[in-house]
Amino acid sequence: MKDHQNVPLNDFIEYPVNEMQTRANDFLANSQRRHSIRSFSDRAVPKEVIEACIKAAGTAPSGANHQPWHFVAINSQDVKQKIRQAAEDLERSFYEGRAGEEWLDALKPLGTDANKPYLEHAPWLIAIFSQKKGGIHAEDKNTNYYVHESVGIATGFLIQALHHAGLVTLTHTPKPMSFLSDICGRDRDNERPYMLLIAGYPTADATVPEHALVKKDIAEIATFL
Ligand code: IYR
Repeated sequence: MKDHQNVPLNDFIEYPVNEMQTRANDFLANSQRRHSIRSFSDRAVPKEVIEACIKAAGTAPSGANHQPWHFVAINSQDVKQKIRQAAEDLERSFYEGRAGEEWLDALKPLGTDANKPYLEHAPWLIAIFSQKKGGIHAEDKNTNYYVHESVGIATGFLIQALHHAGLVTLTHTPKPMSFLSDICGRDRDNERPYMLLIAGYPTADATVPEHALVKKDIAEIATFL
């Protein structure tokens, strides 16, 4: 018996080339409206929306299809407050010098600081964990491959899914992030916090740093041979 079996690809959709171009352009225009936002409204977002976006993230390609990720979606005020407290404590020492001069200079045009009120006010925080061991079944304990790449792709899918749904996000990486394992009750041996995503509605007066709107030209980011 073969150790692999395939099924026909029956959900591929072919578009005429002109429609393909329109779709690519539309996707670009929609992507250009995605911004990292730092002022979140406390307006509620249904759990089912977050669930659908996490399911979309779960369709990402991964090494040997082991899906080496776990998403902890946090709506609990108590848990959000604990995360804010721990993150702000770390960020204070970061901004007070731990980051080093070069890093702090690079952040100046973004205007960030140690205050992270959105960690408490946004309706959803999504803590993303990567898994060293796993497999196609959640209970497997095999080696995972290309873990960073896989979780990075899934996180990208999640950001796009939330944007597509009509929400704004912020990627947040307090350093070190190990406090997230304890607060979220995750296994420290096998799982590593990868990123914290904040998701919700922007406040009416939300702004975007000009610095963040500067995107490299196609000639700078791509080479066609
Ligand atoms: N984690 C800190 C610092 C920070 C680091 C980078 I690199 C950014 O692009 C933005 C912020 C903070 O969230 O303030």
